[in-house]
Amino acid sequence: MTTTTSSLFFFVSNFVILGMVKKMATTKYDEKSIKILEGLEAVRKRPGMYIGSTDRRGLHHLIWEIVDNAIDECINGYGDYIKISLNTDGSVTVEDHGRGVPIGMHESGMSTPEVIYTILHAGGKFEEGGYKVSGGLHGVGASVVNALSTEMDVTIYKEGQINTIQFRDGGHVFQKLMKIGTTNKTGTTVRFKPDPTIFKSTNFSFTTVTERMQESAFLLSGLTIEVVDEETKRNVKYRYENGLISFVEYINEGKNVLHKVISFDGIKQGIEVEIALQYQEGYNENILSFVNNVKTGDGGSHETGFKTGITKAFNEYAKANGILKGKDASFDGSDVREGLSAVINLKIPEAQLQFEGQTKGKLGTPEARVVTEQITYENMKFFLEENRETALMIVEKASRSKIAREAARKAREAARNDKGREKKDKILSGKLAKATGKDSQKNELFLVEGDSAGGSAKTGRNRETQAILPLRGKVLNCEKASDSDIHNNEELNTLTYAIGAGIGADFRPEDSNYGKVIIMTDADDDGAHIQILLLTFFYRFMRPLIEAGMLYIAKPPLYGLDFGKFKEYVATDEELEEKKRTVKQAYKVQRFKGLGEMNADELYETTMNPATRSLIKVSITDAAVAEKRVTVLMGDKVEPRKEWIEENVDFTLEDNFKR
Ligand code: 28F
Repeated sequence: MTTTTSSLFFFVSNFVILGMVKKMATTKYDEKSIKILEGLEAVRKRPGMYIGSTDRRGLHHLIWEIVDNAIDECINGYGDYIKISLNTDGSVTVEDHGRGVPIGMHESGMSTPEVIYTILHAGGKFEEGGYKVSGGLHGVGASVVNALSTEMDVTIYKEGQINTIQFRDGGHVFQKLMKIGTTNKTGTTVRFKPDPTIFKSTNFSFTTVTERMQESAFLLSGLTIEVVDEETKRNVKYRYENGLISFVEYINEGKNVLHKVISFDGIKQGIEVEIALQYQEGYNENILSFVNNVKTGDGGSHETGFKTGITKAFNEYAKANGILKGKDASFDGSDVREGLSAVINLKIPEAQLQFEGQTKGKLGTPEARVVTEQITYENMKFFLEENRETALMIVEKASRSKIAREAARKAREAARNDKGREKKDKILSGKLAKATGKDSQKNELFLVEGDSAGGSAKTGRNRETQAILPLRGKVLNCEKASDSDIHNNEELNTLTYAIGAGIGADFRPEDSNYGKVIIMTDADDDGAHIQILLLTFFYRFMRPLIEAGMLYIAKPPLYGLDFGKFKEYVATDEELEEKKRTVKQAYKVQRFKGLGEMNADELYETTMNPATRSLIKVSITDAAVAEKRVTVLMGDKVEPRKEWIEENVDFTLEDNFKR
């Protein structure tokens, strides 16, 4: 099931195809299969219409599509185990222990599996009505995966038999449904290999798969999901008995929490609401929401309702208990969300589902706001009344936030006509090499590790659009820092002032003096550490800068190849190996240990010149994942940090593009 008009059209047209097949009983199989292949060909011509894109995201969408079918079978009460294997040949195997796809003949004359895996939209979607259905781009069907794969094998364990059907080259039947053995098990196994002519890359990410599967395991208590990477032999198994409570405990792992996880649920107007939440000592707000087990990454009406409900409950409680005095005194929503981690899951009947936004990641359904607000308000009111100690602790925290917020506002107002500004300007002028151009959109701020590289960057840069701010030594670890710690830190203070768009809740990306902020460090461990410290700062205190796509990481080359008459640069060890294999001319290899080893021109040409450089755009693909990563990386525990850096030094860095 999908909400896009285009897919609806295909549903209708394929329905017509099937109807036609039935009427024209004498139609040759060939003609029928031509129609089907035309349908699959349409998917191959415009894959984006079915799976959103053909980048990493679209590639992984293939797995979600197949896994969703397996999950549906489990939700229906058949099987409690799903296994996903990333195979060494680039294919993926998904296995469930459900009833097995029906193996009888379909009225069209084809076997049911052939129908499900070759006809758009015929597959996987079970009983009518109910809560089945997912948001956004989900549920386009297994046939779409088949259309975009060079190989797809389906093995069905059912009725004592093992049957298999195989497809090649975008859904052409290679082996019709055939019995290959006997069994006493039931279930479905699908193996598919994405077509490299369609996808930009066909490398699956173990981390991407495990992160999403862990989320599914949290939402579906009792379901076991195993993920195996056959190449590296990594293997994880997720199973949670306590659903959202386990989820919140996981989010707050390693943090100092104020109380046990609070959880409640309710049903109104046919909408089921389930919520778990917990406050921790820190300042961050962390709300995750789902609808029918699919993440609503951009929130929507249910999140709005939750926020309103919680604000109302705390304001009433604080007033009734004399903590907030006076008619006008009340908490802002942001006060009662400081340090709050929450997971919201709604079950909404298909007919009421509405999604918004480009990626359909935002819930629109208006009833969801009202229902979630009421259920949240009623349950939180009850909880606060029954748990005085915890209630007072949270209210006290909200009060501190309110005081700090009001103080910050006064400080900001004072700063507008402040003499301290001259002092800051003076500090800044000694460090920052400003750009001469006045178009802030076009201007770029390079944050450079060390004074010597800073010097080269200042000499080599394009003065009109590029500003340089050298950073000395290690940046403050912001994971544990408060606003005032940041304000007292000279390095970050200077950085904040240079960007000129405020900090924390007051940060406004549109006020930034620069369209791009670019972190430029050495390509070594120290450089990686500085990157992470800076990313933590930006994540915690200037998150909208990241969300606006304005934060980048420069990619200095690792090697220079000196051919005598000219030089070439390579970014990775793999690329160097490739050069060694293919280049016949003689050259000298120079390894750059740091930015400082390049002269100013070299640094500009390789790393700063928009025409030739590579930049990595920093993105937060997933708030929960980013939050977890930042906590793991920057928190007190050393082991997970070490492991994580080894696995993903790239934060959530995605696109690697030239510009
Ligand atoms: C690895 C991916 O796709 N699992 C699936 C089933 C079970 C049934 C089913 C699927 C029937 C009429 C469509 C079995 N017995 N895992 C999966 N398990 N599809 S997909 O039925 C498909 C529908 O048209 C199933 C009785 N009813 C349903």
